[in-house]
Amino acid sequence: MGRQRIFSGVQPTGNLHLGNYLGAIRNWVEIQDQFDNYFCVVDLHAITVPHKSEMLAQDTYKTAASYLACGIDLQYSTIFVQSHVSAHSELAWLLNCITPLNWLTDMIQFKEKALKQGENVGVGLLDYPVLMAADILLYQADKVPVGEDQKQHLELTRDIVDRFNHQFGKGSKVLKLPDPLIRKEGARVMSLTDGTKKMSKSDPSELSRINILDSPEEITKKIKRCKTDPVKGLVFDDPERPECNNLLTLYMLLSGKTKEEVATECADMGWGQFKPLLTETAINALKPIQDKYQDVMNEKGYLESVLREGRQKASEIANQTLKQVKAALGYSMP
Ligand code: AQP
Repeated sequence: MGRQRIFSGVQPTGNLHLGNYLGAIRNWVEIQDQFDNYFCVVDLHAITVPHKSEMLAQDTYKTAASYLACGIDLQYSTIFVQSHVSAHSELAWLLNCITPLNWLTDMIQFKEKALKQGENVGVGLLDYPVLMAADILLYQADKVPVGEDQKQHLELTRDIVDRFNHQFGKGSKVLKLPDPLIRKEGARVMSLTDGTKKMSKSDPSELSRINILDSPEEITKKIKRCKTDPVKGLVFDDPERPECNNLLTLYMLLSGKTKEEVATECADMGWGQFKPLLTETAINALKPIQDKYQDVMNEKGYLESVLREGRQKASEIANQTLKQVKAALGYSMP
């Protein structure tokens, strides 16, 4: 039996932050040698919120370069761009037609983002989870490593699979049921300015997030200004101290220490001692990623060849699934 397949992606909607890295990409890197992996830059998702057309191509390249910089290895993994494989849009349309509207209006991410956009909210934002289902299902993925915020979308994907197979499978499973892969630690990295809100690219405050390409000066400034509390002694898992839990978790994940080690080390610390420690740890953890990123970006021809090859490999699998779905729906093909 071959290896199980993994699919996941990140939107090229700005700078990748520690939430994207610790919640998703780092986990891809850690398990990639056990799976057949497809990592996509999901640029069709990026236009579901207002976007700058002059930035889209550049942000797409930067995101792909970040995958390589974070340690995605082409020996195990394929990197490609969603809009380069037209089967994503086509399957999304076909799945739209079997997805009940109220499944989509119930999605938390839609409700939250729609609220921010008011009357201008586009149909694309509502439809985002169907496109995400198409992304995953085209590759017949077994596992989808994501952060906690994507759990509901994964459940919807599974509901779509059940509905499609039941209505059109004639006893066979045309689409594979994927499992989410959500790690406990880092699954929900919180904002530096509010420990009850997730760290997010769309937060208007740059101080709310550490981007993986931030300079040492920027990291120092953000940690110096981040929200803390007046309590002495730092502990995990105190619901009254969300910022404390978040910052300790960041330290744990970036230092590679265990939860017990960090709990013991920081039990008697005050913020004045902890903040410089976290700063130094974050700078050191991100340095090799930033160096590799520069190397990749300096060699544009290389990145283009990676994405061309990725498109070819991804298209082969995606087109095969699309063909099976269309046949199940009753389309004929000469
Ligand atoms: N704060 C987070 N903690 C853990 N994981 C996170 N992810 C995002 N934020 C966190 C995970 O990163 C992957 C890619 O995310 P994305 O860029 O496709 O989507 P996103 O959720 O829109 O990212 P943002 O930064 O949160 O953007 P906005 O501001 O638009 O909402 C996913 O696996 C996601 O779970």
